[in-house]
Amino acid sequence: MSLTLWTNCRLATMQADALQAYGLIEDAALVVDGDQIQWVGPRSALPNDLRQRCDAVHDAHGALITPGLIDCHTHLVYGGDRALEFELRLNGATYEDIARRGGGIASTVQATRSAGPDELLQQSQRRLLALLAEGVTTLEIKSGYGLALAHERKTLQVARLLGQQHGVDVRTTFLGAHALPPEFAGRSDDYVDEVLRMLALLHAEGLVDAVDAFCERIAFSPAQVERVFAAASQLKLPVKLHAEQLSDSGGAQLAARFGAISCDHLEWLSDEGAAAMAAARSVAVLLPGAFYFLRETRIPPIELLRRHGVPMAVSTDCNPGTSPCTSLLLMLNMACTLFRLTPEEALAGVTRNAAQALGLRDRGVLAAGMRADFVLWDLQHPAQLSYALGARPSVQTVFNGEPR
Ligand code: DI6
Ligand code: FE
Repeated sequence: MSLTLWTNCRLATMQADALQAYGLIEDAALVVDGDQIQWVGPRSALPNDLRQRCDAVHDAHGALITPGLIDCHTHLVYGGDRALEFELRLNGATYEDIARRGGGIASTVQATRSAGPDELLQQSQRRLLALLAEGVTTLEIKSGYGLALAHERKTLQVARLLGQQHGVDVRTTFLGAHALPPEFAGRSDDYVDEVLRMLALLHAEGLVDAVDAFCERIAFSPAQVERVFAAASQLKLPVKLHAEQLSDSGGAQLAARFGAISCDHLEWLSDEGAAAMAAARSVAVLLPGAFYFLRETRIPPIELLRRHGVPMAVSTDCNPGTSPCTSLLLMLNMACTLFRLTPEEALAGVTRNAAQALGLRDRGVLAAGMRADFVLWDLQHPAQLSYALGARPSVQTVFNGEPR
């Protein structure tokens, strides 16, 4: 393996136990061995023999280097959009009016089902490229707009293909229990049976890294979610949950009982829910884009999460209905302005804690032994990542040890 030295840079290592904020190291060096980080530290501490074994040296020209960004909650693969619905609502139509006319989530299911794999790939790729332009190197993509075997399979295959084609690590999540498809109207328990059947088949095809569900009055009940989680646990798949987004249904406690890697949204999270998450070591995934787009007024209980020591991640929730967002940096800003996270917490939320939310231990911080996924920014200080809106800082992304 060849060793590559990156020098003349400032590192935000994001190591949890660092003494400096952001794990900041001034005038730093970083050595990459193939696809792994071999060494990080102040340039003055770089061992001479290691320096001499480096056969490539990159001058970073004073760049700030962070871990590659991780968007740990997206529904990026879907057909069509909901711009007309957005317009109708601003002209006074209610969500129910639109749903009765076949709009809302049902319209995305219809558009996703009628798109062929190539078309779905094209449409989704545009969103992916926007995320990659901001230094995303790992991305979770959920199914959940197919809601039938062939279409859930198509969604997950497109997600995997996007990862193979674009130098980004895509983790797929099966979200069959996202909404009730029209053909199962009035028969939600029968649909849960179908979700279990789809899960077993898609898992056997190697298309599923984790299992998610939407636990809400308008979606699936705790008892139904429990059936999905029991099946996932049988298959030894990690679970996560859309929990307490619109009401408190005790989803966090339920998810914690199954050792969920994350609970997501959490605007209505209770004290008991937070305690259960802390005990289960579940990550709280905060989604300020959905909060903003739905014009919600109740923010997730950040102070409670801090008090219980629950790690917080931040993500786009990229989806056509509640967060048509393809900027993770904008979410950093909104996590600070809307939810009052500090810029350091926000950055940890798209690096170290986002990795944990995906059950990944080999990324999210700059440290020896980690994957060589990192981003060079033309910025002075990591707080600038949360501070600016639409700044589009120039980035160079290194993915798996290679400039992308
Ligand atoms: N929560 C949400 O906010 C989205 N999905 C979910 O589980 C809504 C998706 C949509 O409206 O298309
Ligand atoms: Fe979501």
